[in-house]
Amino acid sequence: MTSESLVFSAQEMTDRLARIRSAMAAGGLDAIVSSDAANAYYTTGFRGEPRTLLITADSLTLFTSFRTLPWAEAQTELLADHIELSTAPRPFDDIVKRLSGKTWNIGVDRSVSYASMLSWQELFSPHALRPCSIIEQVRRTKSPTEVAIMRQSQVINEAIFNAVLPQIRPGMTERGVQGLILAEMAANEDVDAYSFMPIVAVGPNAWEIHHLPDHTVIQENDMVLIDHGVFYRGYASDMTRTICLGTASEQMHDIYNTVGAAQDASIQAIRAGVSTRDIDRTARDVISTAGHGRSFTHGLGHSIGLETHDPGLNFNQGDEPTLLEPGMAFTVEPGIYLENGFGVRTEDVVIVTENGHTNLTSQTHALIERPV
Ligand SMILES: [Mn+2]
Repeated sequence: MTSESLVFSAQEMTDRLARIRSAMAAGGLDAIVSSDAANAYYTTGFRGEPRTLLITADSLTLFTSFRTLPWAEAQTELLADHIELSTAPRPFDDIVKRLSGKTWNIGVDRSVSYASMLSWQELFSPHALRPCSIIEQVRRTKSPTEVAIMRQSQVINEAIFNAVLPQIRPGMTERGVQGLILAEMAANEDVDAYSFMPIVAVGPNAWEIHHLPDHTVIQENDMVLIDHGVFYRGYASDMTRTICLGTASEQMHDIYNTVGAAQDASIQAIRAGVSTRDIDRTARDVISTAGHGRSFTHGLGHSIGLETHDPGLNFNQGDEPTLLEPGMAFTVEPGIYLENGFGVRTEDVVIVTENGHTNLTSQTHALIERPV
């Protein structure tokens, strides 16, 4: 029976609950019903299933099964005075019975399917259901303990990258390199899981941003884009480096350095109060000035935490910007992709601080050339 959530203090767990309740009140919600894994872990410390949470202004109930009850008790111990554990076999029927005295406004997970929503609306009538992201919003700003865990997640991920690096040779396929990465992850007992299937993209395959590694064979002097992350204690890491399996051409150095300059400039601009759109713009300007504006085809980064792509922050120019706050965690990953040539992306994970930022990634930004 593991209780990894106990690395957080009881104070931190009750603070999270208080922040969720105050956001509920501000959003006009009387309750949140959530079955989302990340939301349940964040709110209660429970990492098992089944799980359904009912959060109201003065109660917190975790519905699970009798089989998982001992784990639920251990993992939610820090909230023992604040949480009720229920093994009611039909949580939704039980929740409906608890809603009395008024018409309740209830927030449900944003990921709930349309079919579920229709049947729940019938079950919950006359109470009102609506999708909500309140717990996700609260999750956006990380505590010092969460930052320390995320740093360790990044340290583990870098160690995996550096263990794989000397094993990569021309003649291997993308899928073969992906296998080496997965093997290193599997062998590390601190790794919960990969945070997404590792991406290995040789030459022009990098044009496809989330390329699925295939049987493309690495040739000498190819640029190879490698992007992977792990979950450690529930928190995701994410890093991309592009290496050259041989000696890089002048053009490769040129593109690589432009991506690096864009990343440096945008990271330097990160501090509380600056908007996500401006951080993206800073990187985009560097790449456009170098003549590659049309080759940077995605947003600068994404929030990260209990999910690899945490909901919340948008860095695309067309999306609603957010003003950065201390504790926000996100990736900074500009890229240039030449349609019939090669692609370069460099990705770090950064935390916003009061006066600037902390880069959780320590892997070198210099181009790694591996003579073969
Ligand atoms: Mn990423």
